[in-house]
Amino acid sequence: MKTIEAPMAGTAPATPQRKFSEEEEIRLMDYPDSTEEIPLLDMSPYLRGEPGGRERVAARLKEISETVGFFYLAGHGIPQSLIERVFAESRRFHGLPSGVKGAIPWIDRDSHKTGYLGVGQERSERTNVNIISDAKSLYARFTIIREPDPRVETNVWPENLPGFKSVVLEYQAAVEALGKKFLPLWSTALELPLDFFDRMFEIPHVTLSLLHYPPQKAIGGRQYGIAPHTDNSMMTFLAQANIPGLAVRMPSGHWRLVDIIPGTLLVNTGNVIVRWTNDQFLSTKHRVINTNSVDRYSIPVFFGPNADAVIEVVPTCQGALNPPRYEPITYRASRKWYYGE
Ligand SMILES: O=C(O)CCC(=O)C(=O)O
Ligand SMILES: [Fe+2]
Repeated sequence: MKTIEAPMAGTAPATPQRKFSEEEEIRLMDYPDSTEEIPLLDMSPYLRGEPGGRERVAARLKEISETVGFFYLAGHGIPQSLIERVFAESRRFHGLPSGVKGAIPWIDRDSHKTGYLGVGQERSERTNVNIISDAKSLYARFTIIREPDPRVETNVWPENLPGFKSVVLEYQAAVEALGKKFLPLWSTALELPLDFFDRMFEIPHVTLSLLHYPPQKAIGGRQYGIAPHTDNSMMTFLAQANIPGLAVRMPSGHWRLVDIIPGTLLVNTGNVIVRWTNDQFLSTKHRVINTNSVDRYSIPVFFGPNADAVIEVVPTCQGALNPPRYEPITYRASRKWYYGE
């Protein structure tokens, strides 16, 4: 069993037995050539309350989580007009003079990270899950958290951007509601009581980033838009504007460029679910390179449990022949591990 001191070593299938040399791995990341399908999950039968809808959607979710770890989510109920409004606000924000954006600090508080980081300013991010050493990232981000206590505001908002805050908060609330609707699907997929996860999501992490990737002229030299990594969420909901650039590691070990399917969100499972399921579900590596001639915008929302939630292998994913591979750990501690703190 792994110890608390090395809490999640190997949690992300970020380090499966190497199939390829490091040089070959990097080539595969840089030049995605897989034609394997990223599946689509339509959750509307469940949201509509169709008889058997929850069970069917959960069965598909389970299959996807065991095999690919990424899917296009259709029928999620978030209006496309809201997604478009939040992209418009993101463009406005990133178009501000750098002095204005630079005045927003990058804040580390308890289990949260928020604020603004300009292009190339990312530091120790994801220290324990970066797939290749010395990779560089080239994106700018504005990140807000879900305030754990609404009386104490941690988020720092840009000045003189009327309407920005309310649209971003509206989208964050919509994704939080969506994430919570997934909890009974996860319980069903794992044959757990329907409300199994609820008490761990009373004050969830709902971390939203407005990402901006300037065009990158050349591929190679370990330079990425965002370096190859896994996420530390339970699941991540990604909205992409109309510019590709994200690629995902597929089961063969080859990488696949993600399509943009209008009306869908791209969803992936993160390291926490790997730990809950004793490695049954995946946390799949991904990276971005924006080789287009125009800026790329994307908006991931990282959905995770309460900071104090104890992540331990769920009862249905362990047994005499399948002992827990992970010690219980709080989500707060797992985040510190992720960031190498
Ligand atoms: O911008 C994207 O498409 C992906 C972003 C991402 O992977 C992340 O922020 O963790
Ligand atoms: Fe990611």
